[in-house]
Amino acid sequence: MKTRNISRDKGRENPHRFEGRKTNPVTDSRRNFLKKTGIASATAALGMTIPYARFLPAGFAPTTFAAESAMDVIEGKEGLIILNDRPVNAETPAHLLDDNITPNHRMFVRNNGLPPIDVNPDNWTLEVGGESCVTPTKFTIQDLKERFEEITLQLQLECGGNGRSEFVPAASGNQWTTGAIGCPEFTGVRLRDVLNYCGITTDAQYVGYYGADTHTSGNTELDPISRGVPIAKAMERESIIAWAMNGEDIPEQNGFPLRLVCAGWPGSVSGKWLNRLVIRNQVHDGEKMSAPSYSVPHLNVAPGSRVPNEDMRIIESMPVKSLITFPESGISQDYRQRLTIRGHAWAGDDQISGVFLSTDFGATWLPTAVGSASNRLAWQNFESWVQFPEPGYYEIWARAMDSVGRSQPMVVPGWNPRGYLNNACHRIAVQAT
Ligand SMILES: Nc1nc2c(c(=O)[nH]1)N[C@H]1C(S)=C(S)[C@@H](COP(=O)(O)O)O[C@H]1N2
Ligand SMILES: [Mo]
Repeated sequence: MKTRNISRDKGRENPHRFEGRKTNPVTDSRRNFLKKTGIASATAALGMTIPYARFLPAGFAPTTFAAESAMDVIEGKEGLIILNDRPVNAETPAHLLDDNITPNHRMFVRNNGLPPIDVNPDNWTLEVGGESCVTPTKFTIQDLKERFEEITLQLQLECGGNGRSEFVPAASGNQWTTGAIGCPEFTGVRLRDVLNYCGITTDAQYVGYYGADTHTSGNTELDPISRGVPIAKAMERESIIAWAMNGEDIPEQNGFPLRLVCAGWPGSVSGKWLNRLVIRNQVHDGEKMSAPSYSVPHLNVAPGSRVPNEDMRIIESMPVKSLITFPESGISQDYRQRLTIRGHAWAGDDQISGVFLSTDFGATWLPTAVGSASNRLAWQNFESWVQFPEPGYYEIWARAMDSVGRSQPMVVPGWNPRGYLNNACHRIAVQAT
C-alpha cells in the first residue's frame, strides 16, 4: 500500500534554471500562450532576445514555458511527475532519463487499474491456456526459472499515449508530455519457450494476457486491461516473461512479481502482474483490445473528426522518436562554450539510422554520433555538442531517422481521437549568456 502514498516533494527546484514565465500546461498550452502574445511579448516574458526568432515557426511558443515543477511524488519513484493518482500514472522528466539503462526508480508508471497488494512471489502462478493451447499448464515463478532458459535483454517500453498533451483539439486520457518511455534491462524467459512447452495449434492467431490488478470501480468482474500481440510478435526472441528489472525485483508499480515485455509496441501490450496467458484462435478480445482503445484511424483524419470504430486499426510497432536527456531544458550556458547534448532514440521494431540536432528552430541540422543498441528493441544513445553565435534564447531540437528513412516530424503528426503516436521532435530551451 505504501507505494500509493502521495507526499510532498521539497527537493526538486533546480538552481540552474532560469526564470521564464511559469504556466500550467493543462490550462495554458504553449499554443494558447502564443496566440495571446506573439514573439515580441515572448521575448519580453523571457527577458532575453531570441537570435533565431525568424526561424521560429508560426504557432510555436518557446518550449521553456511548458516547464513545470512537480509537487508530488510516489514512494520509490522520486522525481516522476504524477498525472493521476487513481489509477497511478506518472512520467519521468527528460533529464532524469539520461542513464543508458533506465534505473527502476526512473521507470514511468502507467496503471489502468489498482495494483494487487500483499503479493507473495513464492505462490504466484501463471496459467497458460486458450483455444489454441494444446496442454493448458500452470507455472510457479520457480517452474519458469527451472524449465526454461533465462535471458536478460534491455528493452524499451513506451506508452502509446506518450506525447498526447500536444494534440489539438485535446485528446482525453493522461496528458503525457515526453516521459512515458524507459529502457531498463529485463530478466526472464522467452514467451515462445513457454508457449511451445504448452503446445500451439496451427490456428493460433494471438496471445492475450491477464493481470492481477483490479478495476478502479471495485467490480471484480471487470478487467482493467487485457491486451496482447499477434502470434508472430509473441514468438520473437525478444518477447519475454520477466521477473526482474535491472537485476532486482520488478518494482510493485511496474508489475511485481511477473510481467510480459513485448517491446517496440505500445506499452499496453506488456502485461503487468501477469497471471494468465491465452493463446487465441482470433484477435484477442480482452479489455482495451478493440477500437478506440490503442487504435488509430487507418487514413488521416481532420483534427477533431469523429472516427467510426470500424475505420480504426490496432497500433502495432511504435514510430521513430528521440529524447534529449542532457542538458535539462531551461539551463543557462556561457555562449562561448560548447554545450554537450545527449539522449536516446528508438523506432519501434526498427532501428535508428541517424539523429540530427538543430539550434535554429529546424532551419539547419547537424548529425550526432549514434551508438548501436545493446540488443534488438533497445534504444540507441546519441551524443554531440552545439555552440551559439551570440547570447539569447535558443532551443535544441532533436530529430531521429529510422533504418527505412522515416524521420520525426517537427510538428505534431496525425491527429487521432485518443491522442496516440505523437512522435514530434523533442525540444529543450537554453539561455546563452
Ligand atoms: N496488468 C496491467 N498491465 C499493464 C497495464 C495495466 O494497467 N495493467 N498498463 C499497460 C500500459 S498502458 C503501459 S504503457 C505499460 C506501462 O508499464 P510501466 O507502468 O511498467 O511503465 O504497462 C501495460 N501493462
Ligand atoms: Mo500505455
